[in-house]
This record gives sequence, structure tokens and C-alpha cells, in this order.
Amino acid sequence: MSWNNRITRLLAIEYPILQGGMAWVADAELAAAVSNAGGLGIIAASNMPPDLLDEQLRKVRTMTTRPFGLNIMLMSPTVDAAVDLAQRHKVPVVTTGAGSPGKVLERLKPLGTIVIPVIASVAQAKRVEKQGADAVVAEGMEAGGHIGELTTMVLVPQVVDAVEIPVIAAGGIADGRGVAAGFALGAEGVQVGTRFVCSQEATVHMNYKDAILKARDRSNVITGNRTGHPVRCLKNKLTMEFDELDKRNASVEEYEALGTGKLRSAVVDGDVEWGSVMAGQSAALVNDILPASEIIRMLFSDAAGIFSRMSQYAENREV
Ligand code: TUI
Repeated sequence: MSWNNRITRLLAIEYPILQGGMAWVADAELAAAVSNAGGLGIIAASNMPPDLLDEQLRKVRTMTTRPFGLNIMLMSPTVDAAVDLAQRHKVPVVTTGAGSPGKVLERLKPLGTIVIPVIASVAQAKRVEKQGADAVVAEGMEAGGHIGELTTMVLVPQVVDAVEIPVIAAGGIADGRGVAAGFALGAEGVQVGTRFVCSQEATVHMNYKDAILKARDRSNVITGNRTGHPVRCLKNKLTMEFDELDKRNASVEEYEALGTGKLRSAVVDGDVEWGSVMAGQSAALVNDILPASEIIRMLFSDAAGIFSRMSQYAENREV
């Protein structure tokens, strides 16, 4: 089966899959592994100091000759520095998240950079299309980290109907069934995060990977709803403390104080009790640690198997 479509042609990749731009997780090592396997690997700029990001962008070029991306988190104070570095390193693809990417599009589009905003509503999708986005990632609230309000199941088809540019489905996709579902909803690609945290190449503390492997259907919670920046992560002592803040109507500053530095302590130091173990609901579907290439191969061979079985319905054969 060939996966040649608008996304593979736009990005010059083999499989229409993007690796999520996960803060503290998505580094040159993981991005290169995904790109070498035929997907689009992505380095997360997140709150990285510019000299460290510079080093990561240098490093990824030594590890792959294939296209890769840079994710710019728009709530970060280092957005301008990240755009500068994207320009200096001629990064082929930039994805954005957690805000309105107008300024990033204004600066990068004239340079020929492919810009793909991650959005969580139809209105955001329409706006970024007008501003010149090349495609959108429609991310449902099954995803990990900072999320919107709609599920992938209802968001993706509405975005597909609302825009002409290609749509990439994200949120809850961790196996071939999820890939096939994304395509059934009208998407032309998928973005996958949590499944790649449990790849051999992800330089994440083993405790973090273990927490995802152990996760079950109801292991996730959404914290910080009251701050306007809801974040999905795995339940632990930190999320119970966030519940306490909810109960006593704490101020936004108290939420921020409790959250600061907690993703790093989980990813880097392995503190999965008091750290922020951001992961999507698909964590429950992740049961092993595999090379990124094997993950991609499995996702697309299983999805192809599903499409082939589904074609029986179209042919009116008994199933
Ligand atoms: O950005 C993400 N996921 C993230 S960012 C992140 S770092 C963080 N750490 C602590 C607290 C908060 C964030 C962890 N996970 N996903 C993409 C995404 N973008 N989801 C939702 C949105 C989004 C939200 C609002 C996109 C656009 C938007 O527009 C607002 C506007 O003003 O139009």
C-alpha cells in the first residue's frame, strides 16, 4: 500500500505521520529516529534556552538527512528566539501549539518554511488557513499535555469540512486502529505523541516510560481547568495536590507555582510521583518499548490491514 498523499508530498516523507513536539521529550535523538524511519521527527523548542536549541538543531542534521520539524510552543517566552533559530538553521517544517501562530506565520511563510499549527477548534483552523498555514494538526482532548475541549472523533471531521488545506489527526492515536480511524475521519496524516515516549530512542527517564506502560483506561486526569490552561497527565500525588487547589478555589498564581518545573522533574529526574507525567489517554494502549521505526512500521501495516478488511464492506461481501 502506498501512503502517497498531500501530506507526504508536502513534507517529502514516506509515511504521513508526525511525531508530537513534546516538551523535554522531543529532542534531536527522537526526531532523527522518526525522520529516518520515514515520518516527520520534531524537536520541541518549548522553554529550551536558545543555545541548547541551537545545539539540538545542529545535532539533528548530523543524525538524519531527511526532513524534520521544530515545534514552537506559543506560550513560551522564547518564541522569538526559536523563530530566529528556525530561520538560521533552515528548518524545513515548523509546528506551533498552545496559541495563535499569526506572528510566526508572518515571519516564516515568506522564507518558504512549511508551517503547520496545532489547533483545537474549527475557528482556530479557519483562522490559520487564512493566515497562510500549509496544513493543520487537529488535536482532540485525548492528547497529553495542554488540550482543548473537543474529542478527536468530533473535531477532525469538522475541521476537514471547514478548511481546504490538509488535516492531520492527533489525540488518542497509538496504534494502527487509531491511524485508520484518523483517515476514516478525513485526515490525511496523523500526529502521535505518547506512543513515541515509549520508543527506544526517547531519552526519557525509565520511570516515565514505566508509568505509561502501567497506565490503564482511567489513569489520566485533566488538571488546571480553572486556569484556562487545562493539562492532561497521569494521576499521581501532584494531580491530587491540584485537586486540593480546585477545592479551595486557589488563585492562578498558586496553580502556576505548583506546576513550575514539574514536567522536567518527571521526564529528566524520573520523579513520577510529584512530577507532571503528561501523557494522552492512549497511554493505556501502549504496552511495550520499541524502536521508533518499528512503531511506524506497525502503525501503518496494521492500518493497511484494517483498510483491506474494510473494503469488504464496499464490495458487499459477507464479513
Ligand atoms: O500545545 C500543545 N500541548 C502542550 S504544550 C505543553 S507545555 C505546557 N506546560 C504547562 C502548561 C501548559 C503548557 C504541553 N502540552 N498541544 C497543541 C495545542 N494547541 N492544544 C491546544 C492548542 C491550542 C490552544 C489555543 C491552539 C491554539 C489556541 O489558540 C488560542 C487562540 O488565542 O486562538
